[in-house]
Amino acid sequence: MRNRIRLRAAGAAGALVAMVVACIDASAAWGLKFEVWNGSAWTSSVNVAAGSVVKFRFGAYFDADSPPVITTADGTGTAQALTRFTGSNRAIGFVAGDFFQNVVRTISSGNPALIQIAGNRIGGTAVTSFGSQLFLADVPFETYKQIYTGEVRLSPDTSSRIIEIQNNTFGSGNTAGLTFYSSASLVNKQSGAPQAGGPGRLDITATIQVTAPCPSDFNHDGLVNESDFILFVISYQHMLCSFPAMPAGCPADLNADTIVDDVDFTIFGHAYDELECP
Ligand SMILES: [Ca+2]
Ligand SMILES: [Ca+2]
Repeated sequence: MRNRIRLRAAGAAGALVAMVVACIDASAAWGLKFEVWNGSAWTSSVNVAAGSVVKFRFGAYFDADSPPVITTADGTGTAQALTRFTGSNRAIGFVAGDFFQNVVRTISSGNPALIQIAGNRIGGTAVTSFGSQLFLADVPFETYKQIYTGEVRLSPDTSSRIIEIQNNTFGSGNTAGLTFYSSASLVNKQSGAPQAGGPGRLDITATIQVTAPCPSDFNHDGLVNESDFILFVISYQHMLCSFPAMPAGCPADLNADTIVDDVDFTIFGHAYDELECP
């Protein structure tokens, strides 16, 4: 059974890698990038249980192989690094009780409006909603710049749903949504907006898949596999939910009788055979 599970897990991982590669291939040539933390890496989507807190980050990128073309007073060149983002972002798919929290600017300067939270939105629509990085000397080549980080706190609502974090407003009035330092500037200090005739903007959004309850998925990765089995065994050895070293909430007590015993193992075993959460 273990080998079968390993093969199935490897197949799922292979499909995921192919999907991620396809997303990266489609990311030419510049734009905004939203990512979520899956516990070990930044990625474009996560699968979590209701009530979870999901970390996310927001930044801007350009493809070094086809960077945006920019004209400044020094001439026409290509992007070297992000100068400034102006605009706001949002989440689509929030239900009552879902909200943003702990949004922190990580780029070197900006206006407080950039990280103001209002319902499902972050940032304002005026030109004051911006984040910048300032250089006083030569600009290092930097194809990605993180602008802020934050968290989505999910309501306990257990209905399956998808939340997408994406851009809301890009630029304000005559102010461009993104500007970059240009390679045409003698001291690499001038910046400009990408030209319309150059490579196009393509934002990369992030999705949070909220799944139906799956009590045996102790590490909330959408699968019931050996990782969960290891967590179950630890709780099984402790046995009593009141034992000080028992994980908070005693999640391995699947029939809620305050001990982790063979009855719970039988329940876990059925979920383990199914591998995937419903
Ligand atoms: Ca799991
Ligand atoms: Ca039990």
